[in-house]
Amino acid sequence: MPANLPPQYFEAEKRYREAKDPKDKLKILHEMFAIMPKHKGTDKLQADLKAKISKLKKEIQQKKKATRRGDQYFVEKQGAAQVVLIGPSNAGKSQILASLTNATPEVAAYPYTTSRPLCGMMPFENIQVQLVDTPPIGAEFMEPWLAGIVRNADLVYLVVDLGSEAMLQETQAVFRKLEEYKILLEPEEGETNPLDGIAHKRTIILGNKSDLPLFQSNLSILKESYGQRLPIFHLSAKEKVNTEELKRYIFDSLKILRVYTKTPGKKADFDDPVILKMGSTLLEAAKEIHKDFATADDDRAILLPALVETYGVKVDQAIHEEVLARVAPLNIAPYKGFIQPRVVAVEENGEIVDVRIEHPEDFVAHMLELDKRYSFLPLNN
Ligand SMILES: Nc1nc2c(ncn2[C@@H]2O[C@H](COP(=O)(O)OP(=O)(O)OP(=O)(O)O)[C@@H](O)[C@H]2O)c(=O)[nH]1
Ligand SMILES: [Mg+2]
Repeated sequence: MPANLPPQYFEAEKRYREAKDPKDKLKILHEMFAIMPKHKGTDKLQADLKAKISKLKKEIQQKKKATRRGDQYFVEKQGAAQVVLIGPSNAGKSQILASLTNATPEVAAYPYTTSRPLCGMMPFENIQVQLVDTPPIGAEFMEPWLAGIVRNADLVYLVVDLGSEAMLQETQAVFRKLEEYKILLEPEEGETNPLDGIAHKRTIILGNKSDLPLFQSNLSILKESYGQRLPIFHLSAKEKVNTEELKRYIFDSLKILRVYTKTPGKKADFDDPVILKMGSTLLEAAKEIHKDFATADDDRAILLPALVETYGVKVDQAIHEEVLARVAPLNIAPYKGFIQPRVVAVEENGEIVDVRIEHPEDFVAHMLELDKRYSFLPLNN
């Protein structure tokens, strides 16, 4: 079915493309949505517009999120995790934010372009990761409030300029400067020591500008100097080399789990996963999903996750061995224990002469069969 859009729609669309201010853009998108005839032929377009509207709304909120308190900046966390981009001036931090998100930071060849934090949301599959672009860190200067932002982030990406002749010195300066602020860039996150206040931030080095001539030699130097301590990933944010790979790399580096929830009787929700740290327990997942679990004074609220956690997730090795030993003579996979053997009568001339034990192969078909045959049984006997 054709969309049959009226001319006012195209006129609004043109204004949308030309608008610079996100708030103006949002207003025009609402206008376009109102103008658009609502029928099957515009279903997809309507969905696209809605997606654009919600994305823009988020972005506008995002901008508000980097708030100033006195001479401090603080970036409220959003999305699955917050990743902070730090590094020397001109390394391409802002360019990386621009390449990976919809944010529009100022990118320029002169140093000290960025003077306040700016964030953008990087979509990856069904989640959003918040990236925070920050002002430069140099041997002579670092904004003092940047230390707070680095401490608060979930993960640090240190961006270095692989095209720069001073790459190594610039990189060393960042480590040193942060040390002055009691922040150590390390392969693993550690607790901040309450006695000395030293923070251990998990860090990955991003070698940018892989399109420039010094790339290979600088990358070797970088690997030699830091490769033993920290992971190194390289890209050209400007030429978009390795940028898609970087998105997956960032996702993997976050070490998060996506948990999909399912309401009884409905399909699982694959659009909006609950995000947990790798290694989280089922009870933690339950707490994330429902506040009742977090404030459970009722035993039932924690009973179910605790049960699954104990019996469904952790495997008792001795019992496991026994199960394997018991099913071995049957010559079937152990999980088929969930399948009830089927007792089938063998008849001869209308008489039962034997019984045969079958192990149905198809788990789903078997469950449906049980449901059909036994669902009349009462829930409580
Ligand atoms: N050749 C090349 N140039 C790049 C690349 N990424 C960024 N640049 C250029 O490097 C310069 C600095 O980029 P920015 O993103 O502004 O650098 P920054 O790290 O944010 O700098 P500050 O805001 O001063 O800290 C700009 O001229 C960019 O166009 C790249 O991958 N390759
Ligand atoms: Mg910048």
